Amino acid sequence: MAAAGATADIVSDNPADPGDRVGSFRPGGGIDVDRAVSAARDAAAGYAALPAQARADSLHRAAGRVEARAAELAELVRREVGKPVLEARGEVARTAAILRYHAQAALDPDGDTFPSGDGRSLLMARRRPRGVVGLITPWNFPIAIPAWKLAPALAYGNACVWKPSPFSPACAEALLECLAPELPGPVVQMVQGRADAGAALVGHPGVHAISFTGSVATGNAVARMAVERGAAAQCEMGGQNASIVLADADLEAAAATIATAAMGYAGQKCTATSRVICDGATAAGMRDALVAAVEGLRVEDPAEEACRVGPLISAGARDAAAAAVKRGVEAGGRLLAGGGPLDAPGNYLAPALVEVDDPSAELAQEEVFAPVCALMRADGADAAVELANGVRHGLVTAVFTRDLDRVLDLANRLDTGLVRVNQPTSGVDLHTPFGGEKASGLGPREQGKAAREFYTSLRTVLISPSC
Ligand code: UN1
Repeated sequence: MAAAGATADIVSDNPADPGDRVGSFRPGGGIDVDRAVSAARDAAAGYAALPAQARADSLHRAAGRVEARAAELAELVRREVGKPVLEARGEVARTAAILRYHAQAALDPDGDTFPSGDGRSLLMARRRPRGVVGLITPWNFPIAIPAWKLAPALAYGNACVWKPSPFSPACAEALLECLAPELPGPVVQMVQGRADAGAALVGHPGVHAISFTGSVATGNAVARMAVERGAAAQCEMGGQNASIVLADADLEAAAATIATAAMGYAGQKCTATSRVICDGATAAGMRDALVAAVEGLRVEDPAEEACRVGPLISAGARDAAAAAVKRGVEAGGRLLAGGGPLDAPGNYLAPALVEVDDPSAELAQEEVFAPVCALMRADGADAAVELANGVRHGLVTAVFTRDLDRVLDLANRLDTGLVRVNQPTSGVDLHTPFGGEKASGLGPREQGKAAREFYTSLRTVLISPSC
């Protein structure tokens, strides 16, 4: 009954309180995607022809609406995806800042000029909008990730067709309510839907570029489909991120930072720490410090200010994570903390720390997307780098040390898109390039000035005198 599943209402329930229904939404299908692309296409040319300042003004005003509704939006993020309320507030503030950043970036230089062959002509390469871009966004940052795709897309003159995750439809509607009234026309079209709507969007000949954030398997399929029909693709996929703790690190401070990076928001970030790789000399001390830090994290209702962990997005996700921990232990891992469901309504899992010796073990290789983290041991920095790099993902690595010379060396040898020293793997500076190596990312980086690369294409123009 796949077809019936695809047309059943999208139902959004509070992951912390199964009795609290956030809303029901009609899912769109191929026909709705088709209509949305046509509407976006009709609006695209006029929008691209506007002065950049007008597009900048729209985004600034949309940021103002986000700020004016900040408390309500944070509550909605907390309620719909179970994000701890402190983080939810941070996400709303980040969303407004992203809109403002790209509003200003709309006014940056839009190309280069070059010396011409004859010395008289004007030779330039100018960035032009791609036209209609398709955006497929996940539920875990239900407004910030859409904002960091929509804002540059709009700043540089594109029309957008946006399919948000079926786990965060209400957040998507709320963000659209902030944007749409400030735009000069119907240049953002949203289609609520599931995988079938996403596939229709990626395959639509009227969509010139697709930006996707989600799993490796879906991202690879998106990229393949896009390449087949000559559309650009940017896929931000998973991580299996390591935090390396070298022998000279401050263990208490490192443990506190890593516990939050691994388990905060129930580990549901592609930037979460999934492996702690600790120098053999400090293994015992680090184990104790990390167990204490993990056990000290408050797992509770995300509405509580003290909450750091919160529930998983669904009962299925919680059960899958508990099963992964169980398999990890059966395969030889030693459970140091957590791993079981909490005796409370809501999809809670006690944060699980598992000591793993075998680098090829599932918990050392696969992304669980849950509060589950492997503790591993490496003798010396070189072995730690080898272990950290020995996965198919390549999003972010953290290094904890006071040794600057070592850091300068390691930063070049870690094959991840981000390297963060004495910092959590999670967290992103919105004005810097964001994206991963290897299976973690395909296509140009997102965010900051780098976003321009994907949301525009270059037109090389030679203008010569008529005689
Ligand atoms: C963060 O760590 O603050 O889906 C952002 C994700 C990433 C974004 C992480 N694309 O988790």
